Amino acid sequence: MGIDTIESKDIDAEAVLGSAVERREDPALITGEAEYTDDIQRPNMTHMAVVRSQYGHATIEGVDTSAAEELDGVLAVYTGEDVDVPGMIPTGWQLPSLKNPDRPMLATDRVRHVGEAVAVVVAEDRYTAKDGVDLVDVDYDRQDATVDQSDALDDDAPRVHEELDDNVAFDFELGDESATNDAFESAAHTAEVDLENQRVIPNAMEPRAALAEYKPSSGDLELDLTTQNPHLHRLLLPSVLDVPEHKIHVRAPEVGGGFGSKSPLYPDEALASWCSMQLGRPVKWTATRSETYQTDAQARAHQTTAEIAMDEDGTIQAVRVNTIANIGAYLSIFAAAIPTVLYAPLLSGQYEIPSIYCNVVGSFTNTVPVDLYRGAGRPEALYVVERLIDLGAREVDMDPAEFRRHNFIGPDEFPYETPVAVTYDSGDYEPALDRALEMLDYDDLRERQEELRDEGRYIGVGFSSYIEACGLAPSKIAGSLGAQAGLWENGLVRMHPGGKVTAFCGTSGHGQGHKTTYAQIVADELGVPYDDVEIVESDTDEVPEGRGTYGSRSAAVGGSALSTSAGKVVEKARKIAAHQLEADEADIDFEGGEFSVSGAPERSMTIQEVTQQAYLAQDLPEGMEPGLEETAFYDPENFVFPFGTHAAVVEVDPESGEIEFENYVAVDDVGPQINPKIVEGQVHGGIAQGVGQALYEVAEYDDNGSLVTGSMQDYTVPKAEHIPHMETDSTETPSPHNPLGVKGVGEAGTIAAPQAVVNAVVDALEPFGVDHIDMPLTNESVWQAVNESAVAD
Ligand code: MCN
Repeated sequence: MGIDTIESKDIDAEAVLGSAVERREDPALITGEAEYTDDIQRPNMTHMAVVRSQYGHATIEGVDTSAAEELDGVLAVYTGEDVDVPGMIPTGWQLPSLKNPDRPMLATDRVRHVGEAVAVVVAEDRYTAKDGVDLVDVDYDRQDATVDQSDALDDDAPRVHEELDDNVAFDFELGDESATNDAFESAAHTAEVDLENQRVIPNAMEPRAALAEYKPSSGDLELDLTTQNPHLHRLLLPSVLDVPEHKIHVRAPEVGGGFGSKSPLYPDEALASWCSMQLGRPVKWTATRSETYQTDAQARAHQTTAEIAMDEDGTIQAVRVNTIANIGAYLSIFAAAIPTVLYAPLLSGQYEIPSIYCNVVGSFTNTVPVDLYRGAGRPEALYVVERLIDLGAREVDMDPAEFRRHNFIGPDEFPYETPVAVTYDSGDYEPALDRALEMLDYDDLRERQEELRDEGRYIGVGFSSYIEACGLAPSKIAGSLGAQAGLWENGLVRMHPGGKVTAFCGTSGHGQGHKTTYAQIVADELGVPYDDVEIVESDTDEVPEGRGTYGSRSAAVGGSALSTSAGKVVEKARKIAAHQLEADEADIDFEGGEFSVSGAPERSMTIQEVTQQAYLAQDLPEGMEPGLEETAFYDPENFVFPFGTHAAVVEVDPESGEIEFENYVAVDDVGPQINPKIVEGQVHGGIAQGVGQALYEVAEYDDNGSLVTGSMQDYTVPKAEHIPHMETDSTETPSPHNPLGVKGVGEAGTIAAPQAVVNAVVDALEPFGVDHIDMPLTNESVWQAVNESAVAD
């Protein structure tokens, strides 16, 4: 389904919400006017480069900085010994069994992953800083490393943190183990799979960068950052740097993509800030692409045994999941949440499953720390669920689409409480499946599959009926699950005396089109022209508070904060209008930006006229303050649970293992769409990343903890030609608990796509008895699966 974009001047004011208005962000991005962190110059600016470990595990016997210090243009070289502030990068999540070893911003006695910072060089220009790095001589004593998440749990595995008894970061469980075991005992059918959700590396276009300026006279620290959440940085940095929160000013200029990996606070940003505090001069750091590979948080890295139990007629009775999750060398900020509370609660998928049990052990390894990457925990869960569903269907000899339908949670069962601690807000799963089947021409497709098999050609169709939990997060629930900060969102709507509007939100868009969609929300609520609304984000000085952008939270939580603030503006304006029109407040109607007296529409004032009066302040209701601006801290009642059905159609050549896409259909339900074009773009981008994981991407380490896929030459980021043609459509099931009814879309495609692709390939190879292949499905792994399978013909 193609959606035509409309120019803002053509928007019907009544239909601003839900219009495919063109993104107002794009002209600056396309013309090069947009300013990124690395574009910013400050007078007297210096440059920082980082000495990083080339070893996965080593003790540091000494660091000789003398040659670097002598280099012309080098201003300072610092090692961990010089750090005079706490300097420990915090984690943001607690779990009952969690071990949280210190993560220094500069290593002192030991490095635990390749790329870990050991020293920094600050110089007058970036080339000298890099030359200085080459002159720093670190005397390492190489240690045995542990890399694989399961091997790390062996008693004799090299210890990542010598002060801990083992490499277990946490041991988490959810669900009813004994009821689940009982269900398996009595099940008519069971199926099991061992699968790996491989480690991947986010690849934002813009590498991370920081420009820090500490002003010794005032004690202010100004920080331009490639971040998804400036306020979270302001919240965390005081404990690292010993600078009070109100003296930290964080701004995210244009950010060239993040995909979750620009959420954490990393050592590098803290280091640039600390160096500026030492030198009293601005310090800029911009990662090279190799540094992003070695330092940006990596993701997934799960090893799982999953089982499904069914009764005689194919009704699911239970699911049992045991996962080992690789955490990397340290606990990055969301690391403890991702494989636990963002993973296990999604294991019910779209299905009514009486019993579920899940155990997750997190293991420390000598690898780059793991954190958010598009979907974070939910792609891993849905991969497990949807692979199990296909295996279950095969086991009971049912068509996979019908097996799904047979086990769906019914539309009347919402809100639906799962056995894994979440309550789905709303859902209606069959229409999305039906629409996908229609788009596929499913019956014909199956017939064609049979015919082609007779000709020695193998096409397959793979479904993914996914669920997603986003809109992070209700603070109470998140807190009970371990969050160390409230996850509400802040919105402020200011009517200016001239009738224009500036709205501020604590989220921080970095490609999602917030300035467009938020303006649509505010214009709709206030009844003002869309072009009269300006949106401000990503600046802790301008936006009082905020929690940033990740977990597809901005529409549901940020949008709701803005909608609530705008609603408060209307309520104050209504009081003023009532006063001025000499009518009772209850008799004032508001529509299309106009207040009028019920039954006497000629007695009316526009919201702009009311605003003028609010600032003129000569005739306001008794006791009312002048001005017209309102703020809201919106804390959602629950997560939102978007869903949909995606399906991939592929042809597989069993002789070569090559996979070719024939089709990809996606039917998503994200509630009402604020801007269908932006929603479509988000779905497309998400699917591209999901396909990337299914077919191409994998981060490989050798046994010493060296990152083998440390550059784009070795790590396959899919190109446009690798991405299938996509047909998208949607159904609309509003969330009952936010004012807009919206659910998030930013991660949906990435959560849905991998298993649609894997299920399609496995379906194509059914005649060969192939029932599972681990991602990425390379030509070689597909060819091997065909050749190793027992029933190869
Ligand atoms: N939207 C809408 N109608 C809805 C839901 C959303 O029009 N029913 C719009 C929103 O208003 C917003 C966009 O769609 O403009 C995405 O909204 P949402 O789902 O709330 O997600 P966030 O804005 O919070 O973005 C975060 C999400 C995540 S978690 C990752 S990862 C991701 C993603 O967004 N990273 C991205 N999309 C990305 N897109 C780009 N270009 N770059 C990234 O780094």
